[in-house]
This record gives sequence, structure tokens and C-alpha cells, in this order.
Amino acid sequence: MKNSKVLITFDILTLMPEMFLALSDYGVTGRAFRENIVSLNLWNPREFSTDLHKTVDDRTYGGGPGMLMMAEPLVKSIEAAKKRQSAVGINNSKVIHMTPRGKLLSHKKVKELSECEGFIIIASRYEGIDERVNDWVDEEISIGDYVLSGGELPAMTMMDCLIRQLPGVLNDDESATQDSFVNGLLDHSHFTRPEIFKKKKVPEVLLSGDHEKIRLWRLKESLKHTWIKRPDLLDEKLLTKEEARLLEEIQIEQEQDSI
Ligand code: 9D3
Repeated sequence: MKNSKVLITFDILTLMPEMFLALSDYGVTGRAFRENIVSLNLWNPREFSTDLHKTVDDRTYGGGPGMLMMAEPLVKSIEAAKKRQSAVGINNSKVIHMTPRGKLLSHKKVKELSECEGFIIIASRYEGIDERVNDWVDEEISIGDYVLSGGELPAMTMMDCLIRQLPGVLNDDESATQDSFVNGLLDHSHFTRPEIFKKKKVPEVLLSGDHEKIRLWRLKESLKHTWIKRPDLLDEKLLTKEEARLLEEIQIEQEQDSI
């Protein structure tokens, strides 16, 4: 094995552990698990249920539709996961509940969380969890203002973000430092072979071999995409002199186009 030092440990509480194969068995994240850069332990609260039928959900007090995940199987799972993480020497771990009422996940949040070595993530189903479980929860996180069927995809989304930040997961070509949201701009356009596709040509500058011209073209493209598709990102960003000059060029060109 090229690398066998575990950099992050995830303990996931889920009624659907098989869903996590999408992360552990495929692509860049799959490789990170196989190389033991990342460790995954799946806990099914059903195994901590005490009754004959292995019940994990129940109706809500006060009435109304929908079921909730019961406190006891969840808290028992959290405590088992915590015990296991301590046993392997993890002492800065966080318990996170993925929930639509949580704080929105962002690049900034991912960077902040990436200081932790261990995560215990509750991926809940039904309408959520018994409120009293929150005494065991450090953070509530949502991945966006839309309704999903459960916390598994959100948990995998956040895990994917955290894993690709780790040193040794991406190669130099894929490097996470090149990602948009790192420099605060959207990506520029990309082209691959063939040089002409259905009469559409690759921009001449990209075939020129002039690396400085290419860098400037790409920066201008990034600024153009950001200004058109996500102007809100520019409000947050401090522009360099070069970026400000290119953005002015873009705005003048756009005005000319609109006449
Ligand atoms: C009736 C109120 N619903 C809240 C909007 C209940 C509810 C619906 C769906 C509670 C949980 C869910 C399942 N979703 C998640 O567990 C979830 C989620 C999401 O749906 N969107 C964005 N981020 C997340 S993180 C977990």
C-alpha cells in the first residue's frame, strides 16, 4: 500500500448502510478507502434496539403524520461509535446530525471541519430524530434548501468534500487547490480533442502554446462565467488589479454586444 495512515475516520449511523458503497467503492473516494487514508464504520441503530421486533421508529407525541427515530437506539449507537473512536486514539471527533434545519454546508464549513480526525454522523430517516438526542450532537448540517428522503446522501456529500481535501487523495492534476470556491471564481471553459467538432473550433489561443496568454484567457473566462452565472460570488471576493482590469474589459464587451 502506498499510504496506510488513516487521516479521517467516519462512523456512520444509518438504517441503510449499503448506500455508503456509493462512496467507499467508487472513484477517487473508493481509492482513498482502499488505501486506508480514510476509515469507515457503519452502525445500524436497529442492532441497538432492545425490543423483539428491533423497532427503531415510533409516532410523534402530540400527534400528526410521520414517524421519528427513537432516542435509545441512536444514543447507544453514538456511544458505541465514540468508544471505538477513542480506542483507536481519536480525541478530536465531532457528532454531526445531517438535517434540513442545519447550517448550510459550504467550502468554508468543509475547511473548518477538516481540522477533525473523527466524525460520527447521524443519517436519519423518517421525519428526523427525537429532540433529546441533540444532547449528544455537536453540529447540525444541511446540504441545501430542498427536501431529500433521508440523511444518507447529505452525509455522503459532506464526506466526499472532506475526503478530497486530504493530502494524497487527489493527484497533482486533480488538485483541490485548483477547485473553484477556493479562489472564489467559477471554472473557465475546457476543450479536448477533436480540434473541430460539428464545425465548432477550439479557441485559437489554447492551441498557441503561449502559456501567459492562455493563463490570461482562462482567468478572463472564469471572471466572465462568474459575473454572468454567479455575480453574488464577486461581491464576496477581493479582486487583484489584473482581475479588476479583465472584469472591466468583460463588462465593456457585454455592453457592446447588447447594443
Ligand atoms: C415536514 C418537515 N420536513 C422538513 C423539511 C421533514 C423532513 C423531510 C425530509 C425531515 C427530514 C427529511 C430528510 N432529509 C434529510 O434528512 C436531510 C436533508 C434534506 O432533506 N435536505 C438538505 N439537507 C439535508 S441533511 C438531511
